[in-house]
Amino acid sequence: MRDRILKVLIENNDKFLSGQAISSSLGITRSAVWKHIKSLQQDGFEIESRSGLGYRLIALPEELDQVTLVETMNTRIIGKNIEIHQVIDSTNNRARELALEGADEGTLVIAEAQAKGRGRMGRSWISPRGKGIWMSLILRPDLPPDQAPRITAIIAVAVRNALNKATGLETGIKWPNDIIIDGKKVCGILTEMHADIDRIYYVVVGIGINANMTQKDFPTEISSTAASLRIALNSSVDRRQIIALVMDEVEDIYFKYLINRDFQQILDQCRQHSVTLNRPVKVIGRDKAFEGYALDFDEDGSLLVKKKDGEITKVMSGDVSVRGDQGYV
Ligand code: BT5
Repeated sequence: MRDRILKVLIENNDKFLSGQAISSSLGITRSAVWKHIKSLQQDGFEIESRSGLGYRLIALPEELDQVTLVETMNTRIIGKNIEIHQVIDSTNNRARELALEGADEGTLVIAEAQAKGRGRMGRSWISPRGKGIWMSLILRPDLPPDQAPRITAIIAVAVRNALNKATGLETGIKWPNDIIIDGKKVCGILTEMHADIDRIYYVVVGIGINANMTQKDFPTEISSTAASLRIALNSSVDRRQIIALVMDEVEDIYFKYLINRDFQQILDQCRQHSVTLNRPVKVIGRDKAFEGYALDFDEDGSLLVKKKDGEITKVMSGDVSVRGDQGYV
């Protein structure tokens, strides 16, 4: 009932709604309405109450909740089912569990904090409470498993576009899975899948966006390479709007791709926004590293690097980090 009252208040936030109108439309007493309004106010919903006029929702709390997030979404499939956690080990783990239980494509898991946020290759992802957008999306693309890196490219383009639209900031893609602002990492993407030899069962795409982190939220190891939207804009951002914009872009680009299968178009966008191409780079693998020049993307999305001896090597996204020769980018 509390959620239904909240929904009514959101839908009518341009005017006052009388307690009587709410109580008769939901079939509860006025004192029950008042009790739920009190509980919403205690949870940080700013609701103005005026005698003779009724109630009006003025502002939402910082904390994310199911009802207001669903109300902010404009998508049909992507992000339609949402599960929100206060603290979780990793949203990718929870999304994997849900995917194995048969959750629909587009299911989204969000956490206010992650105790064991992960990056690639066993690295950790710093995910302090309430400061970022830590979320994982379940996709079920009808693709062979060797094309899974395409999903990372699609999501990178989608998140880049969304962050650019949300903030107006110049955002770039550092191949294969980082979104960059001012030469620093504002978002990382972690794609994990369950597949057999010729078919993907599901892909979990983990997206970590440093939304409202301040400089002191970054531990020293990453304080010179990490960025946040808040630091770049000098003001905090609305995480709901950003999540909704990311979902819009994913829905648009991902489904278009599944229909037209035009990966060149995705690669062109990656090229256009790449901060990796046409630069000297260091390719750091699990047990060896080499230097070269980032030439282009190959048709499958891998990176073509010209080594110092002139040989051109194809670098696959799963198991390497690429750094600029002078530092992170
Ligand atoms: C990534 O890995 O960039 C993928 C990050 C994915 C995070 C999301 S959050 C929701 C979902 N649930 C998860 O458990 N994970 C996903 P990689 O390219 O391996 O980069 C990891 C490296 O980025 C670390 O070794 C640090 O150097 C750096 N790093 C860690 N936390 C960071 C942060 N909040 N901002 C910027 N850089 C960070």
